Amino acid sequence: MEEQIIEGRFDKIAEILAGKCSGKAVKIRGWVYRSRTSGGVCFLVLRDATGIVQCAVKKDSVDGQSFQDASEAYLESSILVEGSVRQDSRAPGGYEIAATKVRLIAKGEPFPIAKDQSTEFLLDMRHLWLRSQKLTAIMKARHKIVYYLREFLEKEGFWELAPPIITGAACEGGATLFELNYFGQKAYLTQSSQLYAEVFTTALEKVYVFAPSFRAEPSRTVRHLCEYWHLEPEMAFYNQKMNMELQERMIEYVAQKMAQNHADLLLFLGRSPEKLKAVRAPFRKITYHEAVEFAASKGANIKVGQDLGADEEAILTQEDEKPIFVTNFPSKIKAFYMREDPKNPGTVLNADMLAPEGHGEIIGGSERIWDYDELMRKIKENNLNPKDYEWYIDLRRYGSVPHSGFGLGIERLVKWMLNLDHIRDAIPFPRTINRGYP
Ligand code: NSS
Repeated sequence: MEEQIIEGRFDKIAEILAGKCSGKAVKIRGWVYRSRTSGGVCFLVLRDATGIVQCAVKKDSVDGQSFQDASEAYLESSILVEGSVRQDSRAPGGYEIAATKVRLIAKGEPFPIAKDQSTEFLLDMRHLWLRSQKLTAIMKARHKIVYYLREFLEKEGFWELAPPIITGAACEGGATLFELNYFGQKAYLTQSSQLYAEVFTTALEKVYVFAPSFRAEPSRTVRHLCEYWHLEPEMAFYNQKMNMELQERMIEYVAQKMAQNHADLLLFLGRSPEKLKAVRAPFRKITYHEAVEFAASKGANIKVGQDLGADEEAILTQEDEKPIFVTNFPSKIKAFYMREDPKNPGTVLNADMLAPEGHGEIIGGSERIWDYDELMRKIKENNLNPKDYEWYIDLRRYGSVPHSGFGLGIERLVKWMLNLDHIRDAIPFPRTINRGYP
């Protein structure tokens, strides 16, 4: 059996659905997606990585073993089917395979997931639920989104580099650090690879890191994970204006590629490609002060000096069909490494990019402090221990240059681009305050 299912030529369901196999003999390996038997015919709907197709297994057209295997198969049993393809408007996708041979690869046990199951149950069964058509489509779209991000950065001359995941100090404040015991010393799972990305700018100038970031987020929201994938470009000789222009072009690039090349995936997920076609640079820019004033005028409960929350972000983008930037946050509520805006003291040269349709922040970025004295001052003001940042401070001692960068949360981007209700569906195995299994 093993040889039969590994060696030789096999067909992919997508090719059948594309009409490339009409009238021909095919050989498919896959899993049972649906099945029903009536009047000596067993109808199997088969699934592989590329799609689903119906097979009709007629008792009198196949050997005894074939009909038995077809009728005994469970949902999700793995199976080999040979047959000939014919057009049939009643079959899903418009084609049907008239089976000539069927062999169970592994019958297994009855599949535990049936219709109408609770969200919690499906999360417990995530390792099996990831086979569902919806999650398969999301994971394909996620792959493409990441692919186009990398493609964009490649064309722009960026180098991808590998940061450490185990680190000695906070990047984004102590509150959300996961601590671990590193041979008797305190260490942390990285909250952001930015500080290491800054190191690489002094060698390769335009770099990015694509790695998981960890946040011990106590909040249960539709947009927070404890482990998420973080794309962090960092550029030498870039100011904040150039930084924002790069972000706009990058998001536009991915949105256009998805709309042009993957309308099928988008439509399957109920997302109109037109929404992504509308994403063209430049994006609207407002300052933090304007944003707070506007949100308050619309009834949001926010005052200057507080960070924007999901409600405010939704209000700010309610008239927009593409993302916007909110710039110049008060330096007091932002991270220690952000450079103060010489033209607007008390605020920093930063921007959050907010996605429309209530999805909210997808990017946080800024120009970095490159002056030694300014950095030391900010480290002290933030009550951080300079010893923990010795190597980072060194970058300002030896050949420092102006530089900027940003961090994009991949699952936040996927959630917006596919218009998902919850961030957990944008990642295969979501890690949240109440879930670390499976
Ligand atoms: O905290 S950030 O706003 N900024 C940083 O970590 C910078 N050090 C990035 C940089 O400049 N290199 O996070 C950046 C993005 C944010 O806009 C979200 O899209 C995402 O990271 N993010 C998250 N996604 C999912 N879950 C959680 N908890 C989360 N926190 C941030």
